Amino acid sequence: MLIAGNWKMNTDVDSGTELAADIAAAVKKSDLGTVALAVCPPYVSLTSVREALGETSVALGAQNVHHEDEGAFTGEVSAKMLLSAGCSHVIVGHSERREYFSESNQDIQQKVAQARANGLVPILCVGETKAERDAGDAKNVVEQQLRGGLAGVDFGAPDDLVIAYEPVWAIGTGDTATPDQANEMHAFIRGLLDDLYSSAFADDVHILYGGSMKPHNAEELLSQPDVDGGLVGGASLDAESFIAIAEHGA
Ligand code: G2H
Repeated sequence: MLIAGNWKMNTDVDSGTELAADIAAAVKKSDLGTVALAVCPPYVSLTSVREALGETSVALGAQNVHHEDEGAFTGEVSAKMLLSAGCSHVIVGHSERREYFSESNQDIQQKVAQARANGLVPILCVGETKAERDAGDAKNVVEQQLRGGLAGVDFGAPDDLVIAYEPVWAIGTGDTATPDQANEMHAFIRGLLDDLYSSAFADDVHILYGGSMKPHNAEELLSQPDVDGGLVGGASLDAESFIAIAEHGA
């Protein structure tokens, strides 16, 4: 079970560091069993959040990465920079990047490959819009995003990859996929991973649900057999609710 917080473009250096310190303190007090945690703050806070997380096992992730090693790409951040800031994970292909920054499956594949080549674990996000679901196209869209994003990239172990299923209609809206809807898509994704890699790999890859996961609905979602955790946006901006979600996974 993995619960990852996607802070998006929220917090500043001071408030982000404080949030990380609150999460670190809460982790020490709770019994999360085998639940692993990660937080993905904005770039500017990565190093101070890493420091505030201290000796806890909470992993650090970024929200994006450039696909080239280095060079004249003003405003971009490389995989090596993320590693040097203490990151082990990076979110790739979030629907907000696809929508607002026109990232294609091909762009996303390059980022997945670059993360993998540098030893960062990509958290590859996939998910359909409401119109696509209403048209009966949800699985087709998710399949294209998954196959496109992973094309030609191999992974040594299941822990080298995380998939997040985030139905776009559930993101930040308060509308959550029903546990059945989530589980059905997760099982479908697992089948695709079996086809792309192997059944042993597919069985053990973490497939997270994302989209308005909150303390009040986490238990039901996380108890689904194919839901291995959550990518949490809004509710990860408060240490208490983030840890409460994680406790539901324990
Ligand atoms: C989906 C999720 C985090 P929220 O984007 O990636 O955000 O929990 O606010 O819907």
